[in-house]
Amino acid sequence: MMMRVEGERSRRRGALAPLKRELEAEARALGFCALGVARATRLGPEGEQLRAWLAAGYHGEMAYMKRHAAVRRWPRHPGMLPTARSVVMLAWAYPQQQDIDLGPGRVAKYAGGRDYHRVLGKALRKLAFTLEAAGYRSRAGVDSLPIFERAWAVRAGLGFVGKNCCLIVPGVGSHVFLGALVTEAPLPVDRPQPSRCGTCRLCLDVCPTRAFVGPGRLDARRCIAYLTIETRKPIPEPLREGVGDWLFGCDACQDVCPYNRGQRRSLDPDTLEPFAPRLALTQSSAAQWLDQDEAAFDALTLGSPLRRAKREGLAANAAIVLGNAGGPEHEALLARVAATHPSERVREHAAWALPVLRRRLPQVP
Ligand code: B12
Ligand code: SF4
Ligand code: SF4
Repeated sequence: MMMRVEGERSRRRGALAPLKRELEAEARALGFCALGVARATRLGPEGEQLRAWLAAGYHGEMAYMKRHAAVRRWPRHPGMLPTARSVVMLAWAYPQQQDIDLGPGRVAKYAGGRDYHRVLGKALRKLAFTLEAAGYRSRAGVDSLPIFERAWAVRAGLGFVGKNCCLIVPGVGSHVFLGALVTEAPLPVDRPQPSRCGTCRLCLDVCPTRAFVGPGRLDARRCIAYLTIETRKPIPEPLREGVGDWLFGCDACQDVCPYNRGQRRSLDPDTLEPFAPRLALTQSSAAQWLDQDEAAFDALTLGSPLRRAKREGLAANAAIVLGNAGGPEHEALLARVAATHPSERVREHAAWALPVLRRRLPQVP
C-alpha cells in the first residue's frame, strides 16, 4: 500500500534521526535483532561480484537470479523505487542450537518452524507503513524483492560476510534471516564493518560437496541447499554421497563457524519462537517423506519452508538420505519405490540408493 502525507513529510525531513529511532524501536518490538541503513546508490564492487557469479553459471536453474540482476544492483531502478534514498536492512535470528535430526534425515535449522517469508514479510509491511505515514514511499520485501540482501546488509553495517558467504551479525551469528525496506526517507546511514574471518577457513574445508570455488564464492549448483531445495532435476550422481543425510537444506558451513557458538545474550528468546522446530516435523521420518500421498504432504508442510522443494523433490532427497544413512528396515521400502513410484525422478533416486544402502549394511553370511 502506498500512502503520502505531504505535511508530515516536510516536517520530518530535517529530523530523520528520530524517525530512525522510531523504526528501530518498532523493529525490535516486532522481533528483529538488528537494523541498519545504507544510502540507496549503485552496488559497484558487489554488483560486479554478482555479475561474475551469474556469468559463471553458478546460479544453475535459478533463472529468477538472472531476470532481475540489474534491479538487484540498483535500488533506484525503475523496477524498484526510482525515488529511493535509503535501503534499510533488518535481521531476525532463528534457533542455532539443536540439529533437526529425523534419524536419519536432517533439516536445515532455518526451516524447522514457520516460513520466514510470511513472518518477516508481515513485520516489514508494518515498518513500511510507519515510513509511509511519515510521508515516504517505501517497498518491503524478504527474498521477494530483487534485492542483493547480503551485500546491502554489509553496506548497512548489520555485520560482515564470512568466507561461507553468510552474513554474520556480531553477538548473534549467521543463523539470521534478512529483510529489506527500500525507502524515500533519507535516514542517517550506518558504517560497514570489516570482515573478521582472519586466517580461519573451517567452513571452506567442511563443505561435503566442495561447493566453494574460493572464500565467499559459491557454486550454487554444488551446494546441498540448492540440490535439495531449488533444483527440479535429478541430483547429479557424483554429488549424492556428499549430500549425506541432508533431507532439506544444509548447515555444515555455519555449524563449524566460531561466530555461531556465542551465547546470543542480546536476543529476546521469544523472537525465536516462530522458528522453533515443529513437533510434526521432528516426529516425521525420511521413510515417510519418501512415500506419502499429496494430502499427507500438504498437512505436514502447511506454512513451512519445506513446501518449496515439492513432494517429488523431498521424496528424491529422502531416497538419497536412506541410501547414505538408512538401515536394514529401509531396504524393502526403497526396492518398492524404485519399482513402483509414479515419478520417474523418485524411482531413479531410489534405484541409486538401494545398492548404496546394501553396500553399507552388514553382510549376512
Ligand atoms: C540464491 C540464494 C541461495 C542459493 C545461492 C547461495 C549463494 N551463496 O549465492 C542457494 C540455494 C545455494 C542458497 C543457500 C543458502 N541460503 Co540463500 N539465498 C539466495 C538469495 C535468493 C540470493 C543470493 C545471491 O544473491 N547470491 C549471489 C552471490 C554472488 O551472492 P552471495 O554469495 O550471497 O554474496 C556475498 C558473497 O559473494 C560475498 N563475497 C564475494 N566475494 C567475496 C570474497 C570474500 C573473501 C568474502 C569473505 C566474501 C565475498 O559478498 C557477497 C555480498 O556482498 C538470497 C536472498 C536475496 N534476495 O538476496 C538468499 C539468502 C542469501 N539465503 C539465506 C540462507 C539462510 C541460506 C542457507 C543458509 C539455507 C540453508 N541452511 O540451507 C544456505 C547457505 C548457503 C551459503 N553458504 O551461502 C539467507 C542468508 C542469511 C545470512 N545470514 O546470510 C538469505 C539472505 C535469505 C534471507 N532473506 O534471509 N541461497
Ligand atoms: S550449505 Fe552445505 S553444501 Fe552449501 S556451501 Fe555450506 S556446507 Fe557446502
Ligand atoms: S568458519 Fe571461519 S572462515 Fe568461515 S565464516 Fe566462520 S569465521 Fe569465517
